[in-house]
Amino acid sequence: MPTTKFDKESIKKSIVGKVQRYNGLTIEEATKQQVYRAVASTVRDQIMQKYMVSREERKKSKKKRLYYLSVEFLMGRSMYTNMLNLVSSKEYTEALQELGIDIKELLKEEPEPGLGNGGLGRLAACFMDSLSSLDLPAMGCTIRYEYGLFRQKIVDGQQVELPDSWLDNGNAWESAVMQDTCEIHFGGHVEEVEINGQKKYVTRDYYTVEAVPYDMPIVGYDTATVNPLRMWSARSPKKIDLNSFGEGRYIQASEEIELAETISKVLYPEDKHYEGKMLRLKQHYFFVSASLQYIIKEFKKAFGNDFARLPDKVVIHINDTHPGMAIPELMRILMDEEGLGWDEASAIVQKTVAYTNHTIMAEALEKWPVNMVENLLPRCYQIICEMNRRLCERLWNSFPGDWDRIAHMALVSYDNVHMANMCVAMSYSVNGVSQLHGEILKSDTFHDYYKVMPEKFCAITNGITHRRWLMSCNPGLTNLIYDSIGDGWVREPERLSELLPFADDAAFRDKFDQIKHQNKERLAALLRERQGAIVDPDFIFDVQAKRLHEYKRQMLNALHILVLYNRIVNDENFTMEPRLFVFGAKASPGYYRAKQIIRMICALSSLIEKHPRARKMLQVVFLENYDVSSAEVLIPAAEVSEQLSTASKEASGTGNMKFMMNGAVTIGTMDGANVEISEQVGMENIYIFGMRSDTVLDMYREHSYNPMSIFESNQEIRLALVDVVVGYIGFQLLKDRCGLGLSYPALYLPEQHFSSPSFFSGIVGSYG
Ligand code: 26V
Repeated sequence: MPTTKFDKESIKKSIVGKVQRYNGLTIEEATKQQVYRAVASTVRDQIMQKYMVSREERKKSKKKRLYYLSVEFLMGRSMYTNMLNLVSSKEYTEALQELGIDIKELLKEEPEPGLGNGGLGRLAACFMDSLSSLDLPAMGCTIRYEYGLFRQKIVDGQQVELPDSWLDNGNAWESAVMQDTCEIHFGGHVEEVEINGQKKYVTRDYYTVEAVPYDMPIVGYDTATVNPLRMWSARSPKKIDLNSFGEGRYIQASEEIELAETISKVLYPEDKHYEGKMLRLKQHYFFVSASLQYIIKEFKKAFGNDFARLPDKVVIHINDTHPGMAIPELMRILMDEEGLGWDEASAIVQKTVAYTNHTIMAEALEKWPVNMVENLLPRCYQIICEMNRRLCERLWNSFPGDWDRIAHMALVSYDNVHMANMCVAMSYSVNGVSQLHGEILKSDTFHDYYKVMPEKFCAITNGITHRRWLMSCNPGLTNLIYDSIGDGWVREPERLSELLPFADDAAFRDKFDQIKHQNKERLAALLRERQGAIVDPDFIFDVQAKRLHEYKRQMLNALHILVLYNRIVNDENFTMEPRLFVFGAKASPGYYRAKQIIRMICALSSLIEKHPRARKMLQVVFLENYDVSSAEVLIPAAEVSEQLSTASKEASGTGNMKFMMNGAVTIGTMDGANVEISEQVGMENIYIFGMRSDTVLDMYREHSYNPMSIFESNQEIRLALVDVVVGYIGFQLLKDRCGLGLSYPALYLPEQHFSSPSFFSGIVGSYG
């Protein structure tokens, strides 16, 4: 195969040539978007060259391949990551400079694919980068949502959601793989038939949606491996029928097409409570079935019908329970389409599927109403019932007579299909995402399963790619590390520990401070450009950036700020190190309390802003539309990282790692991977506070939590809470709600009227 060189001169030639051929323009005449397309296309040419070799190599070597099934992949922008991983960032930077193109501006032209809510999706993206960089053959499988997670605006101190149509200008990195298009069947009914004396199950009267794959290449850092991220897009098999025009059936025909295509229209925002929506179930089955059909097709090309070898050649990883329908679907394919018997198929499935759990929140554990599964996926439902029957038989032997326990562990019970139970019962591995989370899965969430199948349980603490979260987002610090310890850490990140001797090196610390200051200036510029917020880079930058959830306790952070504010206001001699608190968080549109917390933070921000003395020491900014790209500016600028979840609730956290990697000090609870971080850095380098996980879990069991005693015994907390309910913040919120015309709402009276706990409990009682 002829190979093209990608040195500086060829890169320049390629970019100029593409702008000329695609747009008939010179670089000077072209728009930023047109130049972006030409540069992306050049990078893509370089990737494709590797991609072909990598694919051939994989086919030849017949190595085991991982299929990582996930409803979310929060990739972030790809252009710089690709240049970096091709080890060509220097060539591209220089080429662009010589063409008079500002690379920083160019990178902003790329729309961010926001195909995820938060940690779970970003973890999947980091894993894709790492798999390629470790030369491990893998394919990510997901849905090509036309609309990613909403874009967030803050209007009058409240969150407003706007659609994220990231595909408007096309996606420069993907290519459709039409030859792998397949059919997905929904609905219908199952018939038992006899073919050549053998009982068979066939589904009739189903309707079909086509799944069209789009592949995005994921390049490894200086490796030969390029793994695809496969995104399935839904398409109706019906084409516009011109005859229907004349017969007045056009509207109906196009509605049917629309309906099929809604499957890949939009990503579901994760809500407070898990909601069993039909469209969601369709989405899950759609991408799982398409992926499995492809997996089996590929396997057969390499190994024929020797399905016993499937577990040696394929791992199907289920990222949380969402892709769990892969279990009955693989059974269905192996039995109904490939002719295997139940025992054989079931043994293969249980050796091929691995499951990772990402939350212990009971309200997040996915379940589907039985009639929904039965109507939409009748054959899968039959298989689930049979798996359930066999499982309960086995459980009966372990727990004879213990119906409650068996019902709790069953795949089908109380009119619901329980996805987490199915994943645990049918996978060979049940993974927790930190040591603590793994322990809680065994002692609590899946305790009964742990007693019967202890060998399955494991815990591999999450990780992040230092390529994006250090090298790409913090070039200043990266260069300082190169200058100090060389580049061994790039391939072996654990060698970052070689920096330890520099902890007391004055020159190193000075340089580190300078870099941090530059990063703070970069964030200040972003805040100014994006939302007109003016911040002082000489303040301490204290950041809490993560999805908005009660368990993550943004509210606790806000209350602490209110306490600081009260200290300033109530004592004119009080001083503190000036501190900027930045919040970055999206609240799920249906999660009322989370949205109220955003309002509270914004109200707090304007309250402080109005107080001339407080303003000199304290500032709060709510960063709009927190996403991967803004995280890449925010995290390197942080000096304090807030990791405040109620112990036991944050399965791992990965933001905690990103902040640490960029030299922020953590204030946090002993939760998730904060525990591992504290072990790595030593307790003297992390500020741990609050209850431990086992205390929290005991309190839940014993119903012994009594917040009123804290309220009664702590004057500062009492004042802050009263402020929220009726004082400054309550006033601010009421003003927002009632319109600016309101001058003195009925509820607002000066603070001293409300300082007694009995009054507070009266208020809480009447609202609670
Ligand atoms: C979902 C829901 C939905 C309904 C009710 C409450 C609730 C609570 C949490 C979730 C999160 C679902 C899965 C998830 O994103 N988990 C995150 O996974 C990260 C990667 O393993 C991990 O670092 C985070 O701690 C974990 O929250």
